[in-house]
Amino acid sequence: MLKLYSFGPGANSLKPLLTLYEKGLEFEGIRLNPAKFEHHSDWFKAINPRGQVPALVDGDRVITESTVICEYLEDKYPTAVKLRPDDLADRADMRVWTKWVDEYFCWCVSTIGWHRGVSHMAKALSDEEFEEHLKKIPIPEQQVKWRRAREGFPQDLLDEEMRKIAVSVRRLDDHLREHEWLAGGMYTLADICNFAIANGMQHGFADLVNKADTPGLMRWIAQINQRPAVQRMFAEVPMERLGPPKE
Ligand SMILES: N[C@@H](CCC(=O)N[C@@H](CS)C(=O)NCC(=O)O)C(=O)O
Repeated sequence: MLKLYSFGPGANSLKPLLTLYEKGLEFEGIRLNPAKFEHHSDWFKAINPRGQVPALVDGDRVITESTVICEYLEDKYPTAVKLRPDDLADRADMRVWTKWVDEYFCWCVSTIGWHRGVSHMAKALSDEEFEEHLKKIPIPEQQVKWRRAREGFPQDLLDEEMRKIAVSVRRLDDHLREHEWLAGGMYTLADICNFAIANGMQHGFADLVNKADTPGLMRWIAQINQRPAVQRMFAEVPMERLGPPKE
């Protein structure tokens, strides 16, 4: 059986979860606890040496990179539900959107998410614990991100990431005011991968994502949340709560 290692239904982990549910594929979900740094443990780095989720195990193969996992599922397990257009130009459009989310949209939202949430985890550690922990993080850029989460992200970086978030939201809304879906006139991996990052922004970034400023984006977020497979997934897969401790 397929095994999916994830943090639960949020961000990059949400992409394969939505794909698996939409396609109705059986899988075993293994949820790692980021608060316990399980993704940096030796046992998990034996599965994904980059120490990041999601990771899909299919027999003796490990597939990483969230969007690649979704494409792999679509290739390896064709189902009646198709999440890619047949028309090759439409499929190219779909990949422009998935490439964009992976290279641009995801990163600006992620930095602000780390600033708001992960920094509380990083600051909760003693200096010794933190330095010890840093050694277990395999990706140099992630080490920098953890250090910044602890010491504070430079304000000019936060400002720039917020600017990029505003650009991202505008780009999505401009398209979604005119089109029901992002590519090919159907629900595709482009929608799944962008929704994985955009869903929740109507709460966390309400000054940017709201009915008055981004009606197209709001309609699309609501429409995806209403899909039976999406509702089933959120009901069945518990959410890992990140961020500051509740008062
Ligand atoms: N490009 C990778 C990024 C994966 C990624 O950033 N995963 C995050 C969770 S959304 C993670 O594992 N973060 C923990 C860390 O890097 O310490 C993908 O799309 O799968």
